[in-house]
Amino acid sequence: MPPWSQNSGPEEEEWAEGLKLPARRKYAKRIVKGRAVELEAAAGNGVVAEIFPNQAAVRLDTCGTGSSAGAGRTDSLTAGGARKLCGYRMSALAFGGNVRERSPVCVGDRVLVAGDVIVGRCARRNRLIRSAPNSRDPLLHVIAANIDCLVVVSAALEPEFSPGIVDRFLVAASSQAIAPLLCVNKTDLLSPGPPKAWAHYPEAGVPVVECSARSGSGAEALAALLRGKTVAFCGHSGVGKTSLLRRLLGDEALGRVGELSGATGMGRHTTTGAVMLPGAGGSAWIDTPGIMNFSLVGVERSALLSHFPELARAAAACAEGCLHDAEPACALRALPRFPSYRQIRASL
Ligand SMILES: Nc1nc2c(ncn2[C@@H]2O[C@H](COP(=O)(O)OP(=O)(O)O)[C@@H](O)[C@H]2O)c(=O)[nH]1
Ligand SMILES: [Mg+2]
Ligand SMILES: [Zn+2]
Repeated sequence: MPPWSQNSGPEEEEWAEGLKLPARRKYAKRIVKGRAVELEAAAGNGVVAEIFPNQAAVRLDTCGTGSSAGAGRTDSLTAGGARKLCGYRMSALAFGGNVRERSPVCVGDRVLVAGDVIVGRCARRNRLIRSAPNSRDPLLHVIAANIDCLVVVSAALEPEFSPGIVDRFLVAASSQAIAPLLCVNKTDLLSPGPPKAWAHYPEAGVPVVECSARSGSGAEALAALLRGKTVAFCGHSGVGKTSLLRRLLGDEALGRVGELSGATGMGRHTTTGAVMLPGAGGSAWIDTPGIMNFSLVGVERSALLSHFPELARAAAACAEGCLHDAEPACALRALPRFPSYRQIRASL
């Protein structure tokens, strides 16, 4: 086992495995009758903060019931909102056309809660999605929805910067029109000198923040870019997503989630998905467990180049009919993200 993965808990493995949820008694299936309905964005009264097998923690707009008139999107995400554990109606097909979703709601979903049941899900303005591994039928895993910014976290070292997964996440964000940010963590481990493997991302339209969750350097710059937004932190296991969120929000914010889960008998360590942490000024930052394989869904081969804007610009110099693949004269060959582009293209 590589040294950087020593801290990845069993929950990450379970989650990355996809569907193997522990069959423990406390997850006994709650039968909720009826089908949930899809609602307009304004019709919800809460936001899904965490998913458990057959249940979801919802942060309600107000502590009472019903939606407060005029409550905006960010109002519902303030730290004060009460978390409530709800069942949900099974209705994946009603929501998703003919491809099943792993769970009918995901973190970031705006939902309508009646009593302690989610009875409807609001239309999503975007979603971060992958295909769930280890399933025979097509099954989608929606990691998070309705996000303003995707922070792709990578480590400068331990583990070494990995363009493959970074570019996959960036394509996923681009295909959903979600603003990207590349966060290179663990800069405390860098020694000055060698060129940085992430230096070319700004010219690809991706802002880069270098930081260290350990020393705190760069944390304030990162927080300033994300304040007030709904943000998902994604990336390989062990790159420091949880450490960064702890640095940005304090132990208390992460601890509070554990406490609340504990109070309902749902220990933090049984979580198999993402968790939305409330921050100051309407911030809602989502920690996601480490991911082993992120396979893109819904990205057409023919549209892939448009998600690599610097490659798309350079392609103007190619001969007509160039497939930007193995052609020796292809103008994209010398560009840093060309290998990534080819690899992803081959996988679609
Ligand atoms: N040197 C160094 N180690 C870090 C930094 N951030 C996180 N780590 C370590 O990297 C490991 C994985 O961190 P974690 O936050 O669990 O990563 P996650 O899987 O992405 O949530 C832990 O041992 C952390 O202590 C950093 O900025 N510098
Ligand atoms: Mg983590
Ligand atoms: Zn070409």
